[in-house]
Amino acid sequence: MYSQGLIGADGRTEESPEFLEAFQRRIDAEEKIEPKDPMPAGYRRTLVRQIGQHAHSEIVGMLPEGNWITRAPTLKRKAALLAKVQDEGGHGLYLYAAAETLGVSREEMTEELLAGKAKYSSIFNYPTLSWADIGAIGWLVDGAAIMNQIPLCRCSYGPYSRAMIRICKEESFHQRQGYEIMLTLCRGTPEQKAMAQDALNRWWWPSLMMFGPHDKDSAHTEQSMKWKIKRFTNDQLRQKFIDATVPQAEFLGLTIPDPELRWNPDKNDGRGGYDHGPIDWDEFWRVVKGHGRMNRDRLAARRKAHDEGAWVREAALAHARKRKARAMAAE
Ligand code: BYC
Repeated sequence: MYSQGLIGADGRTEESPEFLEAFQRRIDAEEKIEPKDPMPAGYRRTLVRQIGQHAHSEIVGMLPEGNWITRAPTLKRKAALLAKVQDEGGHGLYLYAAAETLGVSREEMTEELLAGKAKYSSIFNYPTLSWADIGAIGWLVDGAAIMNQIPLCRCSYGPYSRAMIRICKEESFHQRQGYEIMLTLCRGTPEQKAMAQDALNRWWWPSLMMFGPHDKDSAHTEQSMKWKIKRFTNDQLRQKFIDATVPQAEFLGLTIPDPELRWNPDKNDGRGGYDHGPIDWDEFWRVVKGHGRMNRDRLAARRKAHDEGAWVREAALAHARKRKARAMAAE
């Protein structure tokens, strides 16, 4: 994937044992790695993979919520949802720009996505069936995203870590607007509360899957932790998310759809935490491999938007070319 772009104009990769050792020393000393620095090919490849998947997730993530902009229950809700979806588009752009510093172009990444070859988060292949889903997505999906992304603000690669600082500020607002929708529904009529419970029932398990496979099955975690791209493992972050979210569900008066969920005082080195039931990894891999309920629709919607936006890209390029020609003529 992205083979021709892996070593960009500035990007140097080195593999000698002396270099790898020196590189690891820089990582261990918490130095940031910057685009023009030499780096191991695997470090560059891991970042392009992760940042690319992350960027695609933000862009595809606009679709399930975009579906409800025209049906938001009030003008205030509509304005907030519109702003949230726009934020996600912006996050995608920061992330494509961060990946470009590693020598892979946004066009290349977009082609991979549209061809169905690139991954994006499993969570966005589930349908949004009611307004309560917009609350549940903000609360749970953005909540999971924050848990995963705050540590990425300390990622060893400078451009990714800086992009994440801006993204996390906006994500925390998204989480709060989602929780506030849930709170309003839970304090409303019995029908509204039932809608909120139904949304929690459908989004709980897919939200836990967002953190990726269990550590023992995670192909990349060990190396990514060593390079300080990831600061916590998938299971550690999932556990933090569960422990933070269960009391929030209790406050709403909702029931987490897991009969095996139980407080375990011995967990987390004696600080306590929740044990949970088994995650359906068959479902996870089915969705990741393109067979979720909405995979086909999501890609079709992206392809349509890309085709319909062709004239904008062409006009922008023509304008840029004209400006360049004028500037050269003036020299
Ligand atoms: N969905 O070795 P592992 C958002 C793949 S945006 C699909 O643990 P890693 C938001 C993984 O890619 C949410 N695929 O991998 C946006 C790998 O496949 P490849 C996205 C998944 O990278 C709008 C394989 O499984 N957030 O929150 O060490 C609105 C083995 O996994 C998933 C990010 O992208 C999944 N859930 O850890 C609201 C954050 N999980 O590449 C919200 C940045 C795993 O070998 N990314 N896979 O073919 C990360 O932190 C890490 O990449 C992950 C996975 C924790 C996701």
